[in-house]
Amino acid sequence: MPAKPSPSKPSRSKTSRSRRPSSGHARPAAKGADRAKTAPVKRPTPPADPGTPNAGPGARGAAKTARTVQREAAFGGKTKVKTGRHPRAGAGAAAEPAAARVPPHPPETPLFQVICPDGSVADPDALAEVGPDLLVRLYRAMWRSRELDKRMTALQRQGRIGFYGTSTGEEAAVFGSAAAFEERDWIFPALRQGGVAIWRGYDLVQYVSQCIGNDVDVLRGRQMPCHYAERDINQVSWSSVIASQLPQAVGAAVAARYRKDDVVVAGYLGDGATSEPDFHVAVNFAGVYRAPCVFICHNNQWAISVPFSAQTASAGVAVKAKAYGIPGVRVDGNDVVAVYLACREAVARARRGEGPTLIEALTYRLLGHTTADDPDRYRDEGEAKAWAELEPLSRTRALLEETGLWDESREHALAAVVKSEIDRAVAQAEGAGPPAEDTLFDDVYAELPPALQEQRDELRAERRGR
Ligand SMILES: Cc1ncc(C[n+]2csc(CCOP(=O)(O)OP(=O)(O)O)c2C)c(N)n1
Ligand SMILES: [Mg+2]
Repeated sequence: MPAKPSPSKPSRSKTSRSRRPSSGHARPAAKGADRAKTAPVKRPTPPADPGTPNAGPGARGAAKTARTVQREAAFGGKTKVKTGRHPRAGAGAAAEPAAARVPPHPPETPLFQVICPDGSVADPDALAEVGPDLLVRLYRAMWRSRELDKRMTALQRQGRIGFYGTSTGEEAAVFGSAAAFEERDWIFPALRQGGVAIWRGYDLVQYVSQCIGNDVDVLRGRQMPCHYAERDINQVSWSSVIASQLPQAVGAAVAARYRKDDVVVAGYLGDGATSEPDFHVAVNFAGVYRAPCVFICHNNQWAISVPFSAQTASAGVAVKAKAYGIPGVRVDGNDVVAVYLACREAVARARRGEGPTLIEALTYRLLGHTTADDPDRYRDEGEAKAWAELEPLSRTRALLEETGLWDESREHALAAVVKSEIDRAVAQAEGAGPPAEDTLFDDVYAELPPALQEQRDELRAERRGR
């Protein structure tokens, strides 16, 4: 049974301060110096007492003003937002959910965190860097993604799509990272980054069509579901072969640098991918060639039925960066602000020509690996319940409500909009026919080789004869 998180009782351990990821991002002191060697940037310690941020009881009339003041303060640097600390931060294995499986945060890669699971703020200065508009946008995007997961899962259960892999519980890692990249950057995703495509402007009709594999799908049904790709948004298709996207991402990053293109490349991976040779090849190569690349690992604790503890003897993923001479950052992957800031800094660093960063977003896969999986067969129910208390949407909503940026009526309005968007996307995608047979021969060769021309002609003749 995992240790139960206790959001209401933050630990006061000295090591429990969240630290900005910049601690791993110092410029190299001299050519050839150990690039991972850094001078940690200390953040101010939050008040020990979480305090009461709002106007007190009975101050109803003044509440709006108080909230407005508080919001301005929260996003303007001088926060009055309730501050607290993550129950896991620095308290070591004992305070960690799924403590039996997740090792404590290693001293080289302390957990960076801004929003605690109860919505209180661990790092007010960091929060001030984000601003209310982006935070609301991120919340809306995460909320929509959660709904989309529910609908796509239902479609699979009804036999309308073949399979689906959710990002439920991992939305902060998806959208926090997505928001850190520019339009001109390139994304090499893994299984759970469909939301990154959506953030970059991928249409929901495309999203559903890709899972169906219809004529509207730009990939024309040649990929498994959840392998979203779109040229217009610079997102490349995953290939299903775990970690194979990482050397590709590094190659694209190095190529961009040769071409003097000012782009940064995202290479996403799961914790399971860290056991693949391709991961080590990619990170090593990126380190040596200072590729403008950011590796973002969703450490969701499981690779199908293999727990993280069986994946590696390292205390986490971020610490592995040290072996490759690049910064490694361990971030609360259920904290959308922390993920965003860590990624933003890594992106800026890569764009300045200072090389790659490995970011470990500590999160949890709340549902099965895909719709073809039943996690109850191999994992403890209590573990999932403990992690569910740390999931990203409720803490973001709590913070937004606390600062007057969100309420029940906004949530209802969002629910209505999202429902109609998804209804429309499903209807349009299901209204499209299958891809034309001829498209089987498209998109691989600029000029079709003779053997394939022959096969295509045979198919056409057969079709004429039907
Ligand atoms: C090279 C390779 N080995 C095994 C598989 C089968 N497989 C598909 S997903 C997966 C687990 C991936 O786990 P992780 O990297 O943690 O990503 P997550 O699904 O948790 O997001 C495995 C082993 C594969 N697709 N490719
Ligand atoms: Mg995993």
